[in-house]
Amino acid sequence: MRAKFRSHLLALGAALGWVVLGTPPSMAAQPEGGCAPGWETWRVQKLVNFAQPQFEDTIRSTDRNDDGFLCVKFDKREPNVFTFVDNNLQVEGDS
Ligand SMILES: [Ca+2]
Repeated sequence: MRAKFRSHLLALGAALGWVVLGTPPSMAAQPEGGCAPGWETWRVQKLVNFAQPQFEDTIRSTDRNDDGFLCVKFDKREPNVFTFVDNNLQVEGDS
């Protein structure tokens, strides 16, 4: 009984940590630019958490429009290998 209660507390702590990491108050709510077809829009913080620590500075400096988002593309054969660029594609409707 006591062990079960403790695991619920741990789960709650993890959930609160996720919320804090997922929505920093200084970040824009929406990306300012789009990504090319085949690329995914990721929050900078999400990519920093996902990548190895030595890539953090490079990832943060790639966010040139400072909106907190990047475009990410994963290698089809190596799921841990990815490329990232700033989300600077202008979205202007169909053309
Ligand atoms: Ca950006």
